[in-house]
Amino acid sequence: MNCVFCQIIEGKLPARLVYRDELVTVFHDRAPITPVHLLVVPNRHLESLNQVQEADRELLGHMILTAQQIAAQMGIQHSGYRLVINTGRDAGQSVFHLHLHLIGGTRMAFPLQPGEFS
Ligand code: DGP
Repeated sequence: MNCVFCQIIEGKLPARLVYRDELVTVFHDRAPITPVHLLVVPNRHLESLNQVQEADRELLGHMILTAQQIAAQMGIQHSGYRLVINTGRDAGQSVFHLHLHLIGGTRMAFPLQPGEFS
């Protein structure tokens, strides 16, 4: 499959991996928007949140708990962090393999300004 994240997960493309288990792989985003910017990616190919089904409850919970643990490992659990799942065109999804952005290490505005993260 011609999916960059599948290729990273399969070890065919290089990435700065920080964690891996039977369900997810975590690596640094290649174009970080904050000092800490990691991607929590399911090992199984799912195009986006729209493809997630009831049977994926455990996977989604695991993605979030993994992000929580990695945030602690990165030392940003108390300063704060944000989890983002871009879904579809209007959200700016550019890689169609479900992923959760873990961003932090700086103060982040909210609500977002139009175009702020693009
Ligand atoms: P999104 O816009 O939510 O689909 O975010 C996709 C992110 O993936 C974007 O922040 C850049 C990152 N990315 C794209 N290709 C690669 C890659 O080959 N390696 C890594 N490490 N990150 C990538």
